[in-house]
Amino acid sequence: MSITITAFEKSPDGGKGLARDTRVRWALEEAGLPYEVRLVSPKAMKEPAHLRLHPFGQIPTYEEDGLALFETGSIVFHIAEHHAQLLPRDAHARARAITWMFAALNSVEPPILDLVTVRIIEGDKPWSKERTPLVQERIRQRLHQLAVRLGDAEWLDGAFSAGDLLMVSVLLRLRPSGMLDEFASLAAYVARGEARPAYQRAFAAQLAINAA
Ligand code: GTB
Repeated sequence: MSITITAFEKSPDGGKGLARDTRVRWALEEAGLPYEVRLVSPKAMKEPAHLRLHPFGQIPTYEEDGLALFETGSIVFHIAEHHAQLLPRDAHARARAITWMFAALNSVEPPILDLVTVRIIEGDKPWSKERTPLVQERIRQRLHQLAVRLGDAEWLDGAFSAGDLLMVSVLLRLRPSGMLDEFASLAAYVARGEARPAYQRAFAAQLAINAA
């Protein structure tokens, strides 16, 4: 099986691992699957060849023996479906792990992305400063709820799963804001994710490209 993913030619974060190819690299590393990376420029991302792979002209994409996927949720799910390391075999535990994948992408990531939007994309608007605390408050509410559910457990539902992989990836995006550190148990949860050898390999691989 030959796997190729796409990533930014130069990530805007300079290699902090915040671009979404990192979560796909992490899943591939957890599954022990070798992969190639095709780097794409901002211009190439909007050209027909890339748009055939990704209708919205974004990274990452995933190609494997005639199959082409986009959307990190779908890509991580595809990888996890074939590798016991990322989804439990027990049907109920598997369904709960998949639920956490959706929760990460549908309930936790959107408010976090709102903060990036209001601070960076809309940072020059006159209402941006007024809106920021509202967005922050929505994030705090979600993080509080998540921290309550996590309690003092190591992972969200038993063993580490693709649900944790996506949740940690989503929470990492908050680190530059300092808000993650307001929730000690979540900061420790994210640190446990980052300490996994598979994450370390994924991080190093994207850094090698972006720090060059
Ligand atoms: N829902 C899609 C998925 O999960 O796959 C979202 C994909 C996406 O947003 N891709 C971004 C992209 O291609 C890169 S990851 N953007 C270019 C474009 O839309 O033209 C988002 C990202 C970008 C930069 C940083 N950073 O610098 O910190 C972090 C995350």
